[in-house]
Parts: sequence; C-alpha cells; structure tokens
Amino acid sequence: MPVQNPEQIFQQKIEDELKIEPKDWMPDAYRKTNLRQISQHAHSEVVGMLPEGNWITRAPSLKRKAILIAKVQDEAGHGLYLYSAAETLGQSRDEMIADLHTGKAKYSSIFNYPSLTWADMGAIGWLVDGAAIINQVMLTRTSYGPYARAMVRICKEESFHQRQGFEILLVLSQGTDEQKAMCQDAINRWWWPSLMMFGPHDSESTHSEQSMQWKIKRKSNDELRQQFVDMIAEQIKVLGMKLPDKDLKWNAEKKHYDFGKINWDEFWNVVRGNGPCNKQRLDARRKAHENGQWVREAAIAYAEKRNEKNKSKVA
Ligand code: FAQ
Repeated sequence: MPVQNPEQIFQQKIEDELKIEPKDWMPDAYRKTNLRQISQHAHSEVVGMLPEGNWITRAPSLKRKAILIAKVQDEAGHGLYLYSAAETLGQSRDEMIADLHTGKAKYSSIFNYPSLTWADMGAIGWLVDGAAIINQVMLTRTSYGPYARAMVRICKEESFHQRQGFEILLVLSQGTDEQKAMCQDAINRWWWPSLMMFGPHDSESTHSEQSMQWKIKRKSNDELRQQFVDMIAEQIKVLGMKLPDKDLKWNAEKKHYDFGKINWDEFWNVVRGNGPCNKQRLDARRKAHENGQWVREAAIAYAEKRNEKNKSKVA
C-alpha cells in the first residue's frame, strides 16, 4: 500500500466515516471552521440562558420554577461541554469569551428577541429547542470527534426541553380566553425568528459547501429548516393554534409543507448587532463575567494552595 501523506490520511478518514480527533493532522481551514462553529454554538447556549432566566422569578408555580431552573442550568452545561470541545482545537476559553464580549464572535440570532410573557417559556422550549434539536441531531454525526460526542449528550437534554415547552403551551391552549391569546401571541412572535436559526438560504450560505464536504454539516440549512416546518406544522394541530404564515400549505407532490418568505433583512440586521435585545444580552454577559471575577480568582488561589500542600506531603 502506498504511504499516505497527512492530508490523504485526513481525507480517507472523512470518507470512511471515522472521526477526526484533536491530535490528528487536519487542514487549517477545517480547524478554523470547527472552532468558529463550536465556539459560536457554545456562546449561543450561554447567551440563550438569558431570555428564560428572565422568567425564573416569575414562574407561575413552584413546580414550573424548578423545571425552568433545571432547563436553564442544562444550557449552561451545554455551553461548558462545547467550550471544552472547542478548546481541543487550540483556543482557550478565555479567548473565546473575550471574542464574544467584544462582539467579534457571533451567537444565534434567536436570543436577541425579548421574552415578554410566561407563554414565551413554552414557545422557546417548543420552537427554539425544537429547531436546535433538528440541527443538533445532525451534528451527532459531525466529523470532529469531541463535537459529535458533546452533541449526543446535549440532544438527550434538549428533547426534555422541547417537551416541557410544548406542555406549557398545551396547558395554556386549554385555559381561559386570555391564556389562549397569550399562547397564540407567543407562537406568532417566535415562529419566524425560529426559522432564521437555521441560517441563510443554501445559496447564500458561505460555509455550507466546504462544511458538507468535510462532513461537519450533514444536511443543508434549507433541508433542516424544511424538516422543522414539517414537524411543527403537524404538532401545532394538537395545540389548536395557528402558525402566522398564510402561505403554509401541505404540498402533496413534494410531500412537504410549503411556507412563506423569510424576512432576511430582519435576520441580517439582528446578526449585525441591531436586533431588539443584542445590546442588552451582551451587557448582561459582560456584567456576569465581571461579577464572577472574584470566584475565578478564589478558585485559582484554592487550587494553588492545594498543590502546595500536596507537594509538601510528597516531600
Ligand atoms: N445566527 O455559511 P452559513 C440552542 C452566520 S443552540 C447568527 O450558513 P454555517 C440551544 C454564520 O455564523 C442554537 N449568525 O454558516 C438553546 C456565518 O457567519 P460567520 C445555536 C448566523 O456555520 C435553546 C454566516 O451567517 N446552534 O438554541 C446564523 O455553515 C434554547 C453565514 O452562514 C448552533 O450554533 C444565526 N441563526 O451554518 C439554548 C448549532 N445562521 O461565522 C437556550 C451549530 C448563520 O462566517 C435556549 N451551528 N449565521 O461570520 C450550525 O449548525 C451552523 O453554524 C449554522 C450556520 C447552521 C447555525
């Protein structure tokens, strides 16, 4: 068998569906695009705690409060797995967080919308986590090993998140007229931004072609978006609510739902930092980081003290 150079070994692994691991040789652009995507994903999980965190003190019962706290804590955990996966590519978590705080790194557009009522907790769980799962199930098969393994665990937790969101809406949808209206209003506001989570149309997606070749992405933005529309268009029937799209219609020939045009100007405006809550979200993250400085310093001082103690024991 001819001797293969590192690039050929890398390509062969991709073709054979073997995972690329941190110490393997990889093209610089493969490292860079994974680092970009995984760190943005980590930032999204952490910034994503804010819209729901906003309702923890106002949850309507002790049980709802306990569930919401658990869900928001799960998102923090997802952020930690993902920062760890991204660190294996050679950038420190401190650097990634600094990039988020200076606005250099992106995070998902969806978290720049406000959570105005309790029904938003249902709509976020059902629609936002629902969209996240569809994207992330695909990513359990991504070619970079640490990312794929993090996704397996995250997906298990996301499916609980989606069900708790749906159940919040189900209760509201069977409640008073005011509760039903609140449920419909939350669906109206979160529907289109949820569709935008999948990213621009394939024709506008700068990274898709290369990411599909390297099996970082296994399905395109439009394919995943369609899968999401098909799923939600059926589930909404159980709620007896409507999706805010007059063009939503089953297409028997394509065996998919047709749906209306997405407002891409709105999407790019939010991505560029001008959405309803971009400033508020980044300010909150920066403030949390500053307020946590003493905890990080105390943890380092404690670790150093313990090391000293262990050293003197050995000596
Ligand atoms: N928002 O060429 P593409 C969650 C950017 S986790 C902002 O198509 P790609 C859990 C993109 O970065 C949600 N920017 O890019 C939860 C690129 O700009 P760049 C997050 C976006 O990477 C639930 C440019 O547009 N999930 O929700 C967005 O191939 C509830 C061109 O786009 C992930 O991050 C967007 N929506 O495909 C937490 C999943 N879309 O970087 C709390 C992993 C695109 O060149 C509560 N990520 N852009 O400056 C992915 O699968 C991919 O990165 C895509 C985008 C599919 C998001």
